[in-house]
Amino acid sequence: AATQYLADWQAYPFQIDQTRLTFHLDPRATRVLSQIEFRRIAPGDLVLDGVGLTTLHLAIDGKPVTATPEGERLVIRDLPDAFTFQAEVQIDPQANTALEGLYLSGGMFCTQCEAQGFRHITWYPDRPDVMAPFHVTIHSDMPVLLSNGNPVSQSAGMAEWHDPWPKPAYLFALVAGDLRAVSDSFTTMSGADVALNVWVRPGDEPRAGYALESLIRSMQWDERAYGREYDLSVFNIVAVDDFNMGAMENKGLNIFNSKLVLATAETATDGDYERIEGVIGHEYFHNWTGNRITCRDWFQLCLKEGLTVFRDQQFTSDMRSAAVKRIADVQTLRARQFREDAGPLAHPPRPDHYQEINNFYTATVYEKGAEVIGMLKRLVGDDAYRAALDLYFSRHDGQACTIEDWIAVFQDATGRDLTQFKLWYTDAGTPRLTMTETFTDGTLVLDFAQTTAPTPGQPEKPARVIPIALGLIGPNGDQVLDTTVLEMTDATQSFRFDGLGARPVVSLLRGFSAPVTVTRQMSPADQALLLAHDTDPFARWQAGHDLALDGLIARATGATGGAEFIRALAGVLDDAPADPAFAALCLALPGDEEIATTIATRGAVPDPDAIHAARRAMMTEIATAYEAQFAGLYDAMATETYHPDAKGAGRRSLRLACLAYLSRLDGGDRAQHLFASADNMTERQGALEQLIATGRAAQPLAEFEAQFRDNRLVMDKWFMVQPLRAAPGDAVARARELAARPDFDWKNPNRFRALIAGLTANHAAFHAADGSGYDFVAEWLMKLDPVNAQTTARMSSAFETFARYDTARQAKARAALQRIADLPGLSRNTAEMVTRILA
Ligand code: BAL
Ligand code: ZN
Repeated sequence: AATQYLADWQAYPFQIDQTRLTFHLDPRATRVLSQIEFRRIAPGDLVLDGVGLTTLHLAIDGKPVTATPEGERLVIRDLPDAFTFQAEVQIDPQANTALEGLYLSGGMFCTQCEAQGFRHITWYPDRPDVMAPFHVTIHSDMPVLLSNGNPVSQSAGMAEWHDPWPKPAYLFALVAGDLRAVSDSFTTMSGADVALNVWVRPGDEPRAGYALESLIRSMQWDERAYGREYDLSVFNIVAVDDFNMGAMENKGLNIFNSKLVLATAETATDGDYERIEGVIGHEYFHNWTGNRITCRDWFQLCLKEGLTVFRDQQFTSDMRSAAVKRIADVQTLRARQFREDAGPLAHPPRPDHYQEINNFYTATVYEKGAEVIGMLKRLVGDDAYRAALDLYFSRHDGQACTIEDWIAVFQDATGRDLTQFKLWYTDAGTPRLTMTETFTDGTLVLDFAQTTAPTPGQPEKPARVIPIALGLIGPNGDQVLDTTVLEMTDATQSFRFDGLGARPVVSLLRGFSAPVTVTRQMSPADQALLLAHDTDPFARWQAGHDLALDGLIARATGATGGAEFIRALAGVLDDAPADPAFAALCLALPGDEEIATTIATRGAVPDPDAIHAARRAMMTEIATAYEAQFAGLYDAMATETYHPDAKGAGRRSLRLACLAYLSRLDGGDRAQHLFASADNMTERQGALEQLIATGRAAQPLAEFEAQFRDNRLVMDKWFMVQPLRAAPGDAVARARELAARPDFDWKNPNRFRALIAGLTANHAAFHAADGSGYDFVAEWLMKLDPVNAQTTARMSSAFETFARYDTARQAKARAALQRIADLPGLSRNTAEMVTRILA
């Protein structure tokens, strides 16, 4: 397949003054009429994109034209400087299982156009730098007909919408279905009234309230934190069951995967509620960072995604606990992005080439993109950050921009030269920061070195700017130096601190001030001191986490370890009632995958079975050492009435952390009782997971199924927890049984992901020595590829770490990948991924 290069980008020679679309909806034969007013701004032909269209008619200024599509492009030459292009095409939404363009989900019409879905709807310059106001007319007998912008007119069988804000085609949306709205209104800071609707299927109304409340909180927050106001008279959100992503920020008409809208205490977990709030915020914040200011081309995807993730992280921190949010975000970053950066799929936040853009909606573009903005903010300070954002909004409103534009705004607002900083956008790989310390006569010298391993296509890695936030803790636990940010710019650099009484312990990389890995020699006693006394909650958690990780790695590689961590937990348990959510994070041992990653990073070959056994043995030891404390906390953390707020969620997370330990000793008795008595899904699912792990789940699983058989989202959980929590030796067989069930509706991305990603997240099962995990997953990816290439390709990244395991496992994974690669008619999406993974 042809590779696209950033260096080849060329401006489009036409501007669009108005795009008019008329839809005659029909499940098998939808007709789309378009009238696009083009105006020339540079020499060149008219190039339009289209895929899978039956073209019925084409005209320029009313005169029919005959133009033959060249593959997925239509080129029309010898045009005047201003003209109207007209097309009539026919499409088949019911046959659209790829869920890209216009498709049917549970009988309703809906769209997904990012990144290149609009070309499946009609001929158009389907590129983000071509922006236009849209006027849309929908003819259909569906009761609710929605598109972007403001409503113009509604009558039986017809609706007209007008979006005055110029937008690229990827932000277009249309929905038609039998829907009900849960509604409210919002008055913006300048006094404009906005109607708010969350549209769901009849009967789902009682489950949409939290999404609506989250939307209002998001609108208030963006006014307060960024001075950003909403700009249409209506904001619509629609929940759909079949969706490749989480949600989509179409202008004025956000479309959401229903799992990120629908929630009640009985059906959604605390984690689901937090995600709903975060993603509602994320899509809403895109209205300014993505829609009003969009991307010039898809290489710049992190311009909108990194910034919008950063903004949704700030929002959640403000709504909940900033410390807990930071730790959770770093855990996600390490689990997904560091893993990506260390393997064959590594790419910079701003890639400079791709074959299939849908393969670049990655942790690197999103989460590392957000980290880079966090570093910028830390380097320039909060006030300068706000000034730079104000400048960004005023300078670039209505434009399609690049990372260069973004950097220029910060340079102009602060006077800083950010040339070196820009490497964070253009270079792949996670820098390794090594620190060595010497203490003599009251002076501490810290020597830092940074190195970044080569990544595909990037052998050389110049030094980057690394903001290193640190503090110093004295031997008695007092802080002797408050948080200071060192700016490292060279490959090696030293910093000194004078006038110290005794050798302090360095609290390094506070708040995770840069997305790097750290190497330093540290005694378990110093780690325990930080865990007990650090004033920075992230560094405090990190100290305990490192202590646990070192112990687990020692055990998984045939040595002894972990005693210091187990001793240090006494303090964590004493402090737990004061901040239950934080304590729950400190009590959670690093997962099998993280242990494997760390072993590989240290140059050894991880053994999935030994890791799994070591982790379980350490949990039993910890449970035995603190049984009374866990039992006391488990009882104390019971919540009376369920509220999905941070406080209640924190108590439940600590309760479930205690349950995980106690279940190692009581054989699942408490879990069984909790499963039977809990009034909320958080505790019921938590209990069920423990019961699966202890082998006592047959009856509870049957009860759960009987209760929720008709609730797709809850049944997704049922499909997910079984392969995830089953003993590694049983998980693949269990997954096979589940996959054979008639309700394994595998064409639904949520259901497919529940089962397949449930298994790939069970580290020792997916990496089973006999290759059965690899075979099962490859089999299903091959089955899904012809139906939904986007989801197949994204999920193939489960294999990205295969080269770090032993040669026998590598051979089995390679064979499974090769079978995928050899599949006749394999999609461009999956072919690109598998080729990169095998390279
Ligand atoms: N733009 C794709 C979905 C999201 O990131 O919001
Ligand atoms: Zn986004």
